[in-house]
Amino acid sequence: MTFDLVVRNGLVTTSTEQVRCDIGIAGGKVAALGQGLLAGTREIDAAGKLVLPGGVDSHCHIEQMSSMGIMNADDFFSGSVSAAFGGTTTIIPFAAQHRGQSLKKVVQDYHERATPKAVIDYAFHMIISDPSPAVMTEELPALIERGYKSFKVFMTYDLLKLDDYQILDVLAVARKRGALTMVHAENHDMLRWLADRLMEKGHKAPKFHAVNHAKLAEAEATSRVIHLAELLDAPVFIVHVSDPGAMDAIRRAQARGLKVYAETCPQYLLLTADDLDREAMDGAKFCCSPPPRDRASQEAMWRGLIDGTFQILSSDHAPFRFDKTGKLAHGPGAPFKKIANGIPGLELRMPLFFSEGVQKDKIDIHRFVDLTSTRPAQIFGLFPQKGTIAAGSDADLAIWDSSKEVSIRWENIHDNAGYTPYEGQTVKGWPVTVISRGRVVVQDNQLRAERGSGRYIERSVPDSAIPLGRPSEAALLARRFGADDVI
Ligand code: DUC
Ligand code: ZN
Ligand code: ZN
Repeated sequence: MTFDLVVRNGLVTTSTEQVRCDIGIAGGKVAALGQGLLAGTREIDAAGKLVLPGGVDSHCHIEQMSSMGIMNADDFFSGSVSAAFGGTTTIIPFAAQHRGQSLKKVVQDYHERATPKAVIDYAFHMIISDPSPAVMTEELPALIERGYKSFKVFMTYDLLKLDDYQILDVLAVARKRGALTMVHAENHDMLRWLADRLMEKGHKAPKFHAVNHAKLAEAEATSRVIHLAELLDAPVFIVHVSDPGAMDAIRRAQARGLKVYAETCPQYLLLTADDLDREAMDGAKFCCSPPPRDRASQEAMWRGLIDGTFQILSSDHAPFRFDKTGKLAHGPGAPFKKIANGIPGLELRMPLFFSEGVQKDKIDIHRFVDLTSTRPAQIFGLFPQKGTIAAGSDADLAIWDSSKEVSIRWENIHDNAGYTPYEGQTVKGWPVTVISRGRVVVQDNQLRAERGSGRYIERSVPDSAIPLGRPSEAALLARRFGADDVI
């Protein structure tokens, strides 16, 4: 067999195995794994390096308009380039519906944005903010059939929020058609009530964003949506968990056999609410929802990653520039309510987690691969094409130099946010060569891929990825009394 590329002598590591061997790549796929493979047209020496599956970042926002009308700092070029430099080879951003929009048209628009620009592969989740009859009975079922098998709903934000009735409608469609509902879980009225009081009393600085988004609001909404999902026996995925109370609710539900999945993000492991308490408006750079919490919450999130409560570590990259096009769109002294929510993180997701988790012996290397690549690929229907290194899989590889120390400076990061929350920190371990479908995308700190060379990946969520739960007591009673056409 002849290979287009052979990656030689690396320590090839998946979520379950580690072996020193060569990887032979042909036609963009892994064609052979073994020692002493025949020469390829091109060769990369990975001796002394770790060869991991390219990362899959299943939660990021790119070229998306916020509900307040503020555009993300990254388009599909800068966002995908930044991801690649951080060892990620597949992204799943959102195609975000705003009220009144056709979901079908929204998905088409996002394809038009991504196709000419992305340098790595991608799929899309949808955001549903307007579950009109046309969306729920026609557009959504048709899109699920075409492979858009995951969508996010919000329990808060005036212009995005669905009420419990609407969430039940969405969960019912997801249940019937084998799709997965992702949920931003915060209690809207708790947030609204606190925000009104804070504003009334003149507490407007960015740090009050952390007071506004109380942990209890996250815990309450998480428990509530788990109950909604249990009623219908629908799988549910809780995004960006930051609060130990929310995490406990998820863990208890999992222990009862419910199909509840969850993720956390680096900002909830490494930042705290005190980061919002900075000079002038600088705290705005750290405003995301939920906000960073406290040390005890950070430790709880680490425990959740270690014990399996969380299946995924995503970035929730939601970049806004620190100027009038982004964070400060409502003026240089805008109240916290008017500051766009989100922080950048696509590029640093894996280097930060590797450095803080693997190097400090909190996270085993196999678990690192599982949380950052394999499980997101499995849960969102991309596995085994993505998320592993195996014969037949796409040749998506990140070659890591685990001894390389990098001092983080935004000027060396490839996103377009204009700042990084991790400025000045040092990480140990960096993906020095990144390969997507056998194409070298990053090498010697240079971008090697063409604009638009990334591909949309069609996906299916195999039944095995979402183990069956069990009917709720309400469903059993409905069936016993002959109302099994309801639940
Ligand atoms: N939710 C996200 O997932 N990202 C940014 C802001 C938000 O509320
Ligand atoms: Zn969210
Ligand atoms: Zn997000």
